[in-house]
Amino acid sequence: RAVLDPHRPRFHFTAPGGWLNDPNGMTHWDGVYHLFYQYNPLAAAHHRIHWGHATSRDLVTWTDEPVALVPGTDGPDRDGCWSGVLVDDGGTPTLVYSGRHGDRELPCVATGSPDLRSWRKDPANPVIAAPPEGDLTAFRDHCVWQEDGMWRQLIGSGIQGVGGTAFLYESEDLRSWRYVGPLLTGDASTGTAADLDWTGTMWECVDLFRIDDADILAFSAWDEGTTHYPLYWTGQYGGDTFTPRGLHRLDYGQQYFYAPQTTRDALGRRVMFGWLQEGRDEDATVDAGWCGVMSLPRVVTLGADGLLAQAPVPELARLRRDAVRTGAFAVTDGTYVRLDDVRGDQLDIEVTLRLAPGAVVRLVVRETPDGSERTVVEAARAEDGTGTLRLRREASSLDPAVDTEPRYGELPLTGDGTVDLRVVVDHSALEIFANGRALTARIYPTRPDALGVGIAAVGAVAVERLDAWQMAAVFDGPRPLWP
Ligand code: DQQ
Repeated sequence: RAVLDPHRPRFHFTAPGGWLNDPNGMTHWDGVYHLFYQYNPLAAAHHRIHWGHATSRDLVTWTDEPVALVPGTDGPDRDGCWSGVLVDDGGTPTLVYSGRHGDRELPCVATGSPDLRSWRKDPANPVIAAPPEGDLTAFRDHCVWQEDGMWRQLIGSGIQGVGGTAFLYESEDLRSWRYVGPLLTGDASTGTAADLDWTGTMWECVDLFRIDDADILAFSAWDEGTTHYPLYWTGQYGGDTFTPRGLHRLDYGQQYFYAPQTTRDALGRRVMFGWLQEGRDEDATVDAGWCGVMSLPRVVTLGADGLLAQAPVPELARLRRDAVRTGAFAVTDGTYVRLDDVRGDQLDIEVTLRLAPGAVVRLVVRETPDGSERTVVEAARAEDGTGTLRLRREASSLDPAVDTEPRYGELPLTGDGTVDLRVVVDHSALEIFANGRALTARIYPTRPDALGVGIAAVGAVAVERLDAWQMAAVFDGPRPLWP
């Protein structure tokens, strides 16, 4: 049933069935990429979370591996094995995760066999008996690294009445931890969820990493009922503190690219995955029998503006089939050009555009012949030179129950108004990259003929080149829930 669901992506990773959320323990180990993930194999609902596991040699095709962590029948993780990481402890693969019991989450450790297929929980779990003193909103998710012969760890939290925070700990053996203090604390008193860069009352899935000479502290801003979006600070990590320079949105799709985690692979790249939540209601999700999509793996680099630039890993090009290439052409002001050679629900489209001041370009995907369903990716250049990337989903589905709210964010533009736009369509999963910025979302067209692609222009828009491909399916058969 789950395989026949027309909304199920075919080249994005999804769980064999049931529920998937955060990427966990992403590692490149002995030449193999390991992706673990928050998993409920029993139902498409967030309940008693396990760690699912899949491996890949190329970041494109994936093999399901045995479930890595199952909640205990008793002990500190009896209500779920929540998010965490994998570290190399002198050759021993070691997971650090949040064990959940009731509404309490505490750090736990498990060690793995050399092939990372079987895991043994440490009898001493939890390895930290209680959160630091204070009135905290939560205490979970882990970022662990080695520094000067010591292990360091960040745990996400929030201080009531103050804001989200990341607590810093130190250890010699990953088992006994000394509390150092908060690495950084946000200020929840300034701003609201509507600002889209409000840092929330809790920081989920903190991730500290360095690219070139910039330290990045990424986190998922959370607030009960209102806020779920990924942000990052640029700044300087040193000693026991992080000195922030700027705060930025990591993906304009908000909850559709949540709880991202990064790793450095053997090629020295910073590779990131995030979780694409569902935009349909709970009944439809439970009915479908599967939910949650892992983003395509992305390479994260530092752009010339000092901010993160994102793009799918180049390996993905292996799935490209049936190339369509157009030469340069201009789209006349006020017209719409249907690209008849490019149609489908598994597409990779790259287009280089040039926008005059005041111009707007709309790339339409998943359009029915009568236009009753259509999803619009829009790049706009204002007269003052500022750019906006926008996703319009109001006509993306005739199903009134799915989320069709727009998404938007700043599009950096140089003086000539060039926009390098890439749109990857995989059934309900949509990943958009424009001049390094990312916007991820879900769409649920109801009609099987919602396959059309076209370009519309307002003002002077030149297409310098357009390349499009059909994308081959990676997942197209039934998979066992418990491999
Ligand atoms: N998901 C996990 C938590 C994390 C949240 C639970 C983020 O560990 O804080 O499945 O989506």
